[in-house]
Amino acid sequence: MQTKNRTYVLVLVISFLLGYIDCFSQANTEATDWKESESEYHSRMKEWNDARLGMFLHWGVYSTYGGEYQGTDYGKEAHGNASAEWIYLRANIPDEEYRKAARNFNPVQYDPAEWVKMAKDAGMKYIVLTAKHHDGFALFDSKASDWNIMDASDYKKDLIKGYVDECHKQGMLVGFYYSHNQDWFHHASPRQAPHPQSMEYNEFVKIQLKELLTQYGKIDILWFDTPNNEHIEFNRLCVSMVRKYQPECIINARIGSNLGDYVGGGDRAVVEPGKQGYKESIMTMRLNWGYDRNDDFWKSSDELITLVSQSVCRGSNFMLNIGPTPLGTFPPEDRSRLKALGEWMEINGEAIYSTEGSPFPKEYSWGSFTFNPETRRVFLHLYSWTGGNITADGIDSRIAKAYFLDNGEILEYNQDGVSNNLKISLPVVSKDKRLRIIALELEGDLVTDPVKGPDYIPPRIYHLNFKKIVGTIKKLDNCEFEIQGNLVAVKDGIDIYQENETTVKLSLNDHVRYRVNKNGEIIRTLGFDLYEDEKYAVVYSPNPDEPILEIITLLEDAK
Ligand code: FHN
Repeated sequence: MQTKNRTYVLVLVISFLLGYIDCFSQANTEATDWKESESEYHSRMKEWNDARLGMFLHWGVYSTYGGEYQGTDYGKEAHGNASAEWIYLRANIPDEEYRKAARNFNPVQYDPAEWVKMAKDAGMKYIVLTAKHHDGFALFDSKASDWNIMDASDYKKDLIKGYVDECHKQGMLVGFYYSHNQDWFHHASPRQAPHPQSMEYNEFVKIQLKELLTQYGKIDILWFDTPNNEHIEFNRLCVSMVRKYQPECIINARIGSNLGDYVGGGDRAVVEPGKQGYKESIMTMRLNWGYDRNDDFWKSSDELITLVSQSVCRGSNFMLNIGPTPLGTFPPEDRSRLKALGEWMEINGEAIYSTEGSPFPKEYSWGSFTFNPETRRVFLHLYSWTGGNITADGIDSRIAKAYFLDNGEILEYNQDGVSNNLKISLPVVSKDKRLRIIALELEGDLVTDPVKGPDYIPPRIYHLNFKKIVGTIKKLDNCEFEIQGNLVAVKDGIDIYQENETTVKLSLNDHVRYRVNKNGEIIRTLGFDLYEDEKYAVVYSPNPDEPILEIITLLEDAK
């Protein structure tokens, strides 16, 4: 019996090794001779970079659930920063049931011409649609498996084809989101089992990427997600497929292993100011990426416009997400926000498209600026402006004219002869105006002085400010702990959502501030011991990469 077992293990090990070696050689056989010079790279990036504003679309079988399964809302914190498109995994939906949902995914109202037009009217110049998200379901006609719109759904029409055709027709750059590293439905890495880099999965991905890159004409963007940086060969394989079939196509940073064409911020965040290079920030209109019928946490149109402006001032493209309904329509709240954005872009687009961001690592208290090198105009974006005159230290060019972009009103300005320090007098402006931009016509090129540049350090731009959980520590292991209780997410002083009896895993770090109750007086300390089964309030960043901000003991007296 023992010998048999050993033989079996040996066979497994050998076949695993063969598969492993083979999958690497497979990867290498895809390598192309693709090379490009520095200037070819910049010209390949130009149209996408000039576009500045794009639309992200998360759509698939998950949309049929609207974020809810058996009465539980899976579109919020309780399930680890989950979002509605994670429902198959988070709610642990049985495969057969999910297959039924796919069968019923029948988007009869899907009208790609209307989708593309809405994006265009909003001032967007590119779109990225989830051709395959983590649940592995292909919205396109794929021969790689039957888990796709043609075979697994009653709809039986390729959803990608109409989308690409319309983008081409309406002059929109076209992109595919493709979850390369996570595929919960593929039996080689079911659910969230670690991706084995098996030859079989590599083959599957190769077939699908080839389909996406050869069946639909020109594809401008391949947007990969949740990479494993250590799967270098696999990531290279994906890149080589793109280079082989669509050499002009742009690849995002989330391919992993530093193989992307540009860098991106995290989810729902605007990139930090000052860094050079091609960048993209991505944002949801509400909490979720995928359609969630319980998610009412819509950002206002003004907030979204501000995010566009902030992003572009930081030299970054901005991609705004929509989660279409299972029937294939955009929810009315998305539509109204797109409309407002379109109206604003119509007037202020000159300050957005084809511009460069401010070179400064800090910003002004009133906002920041973009620059168009061709028209030699600087655009001051007043996104934090609350009234009064402004100064724009560090912009040293001589100014020929200053005016509001929305109504052409000429503005008085003053530059002192020596340092050119720029001061602009601004009229009192009614509060109902959307974000305003001042155009400056320069006499020559843009000249900036990093020493004199702005000194305001803006807070990190994320869709929430912080989360706070008030509850009991359930598990405590060194620096890691789990706390169970009631959670609120806060944005600009407002509780934007709350959840009761939720569990959150957190870990301590050097930056935590502590507050204790000493005989009724709250004092700050450098630290104190935490205890299981005792109550605390923990304030922490919604960004998983950022530390806990503060722990407050709720005991009458600190131990
Ligand atoms: O897990 C996904 C998530 O569902 C969504 O697609 C976002 C969009 O950037 N990307 C992943 C998480 O980073």
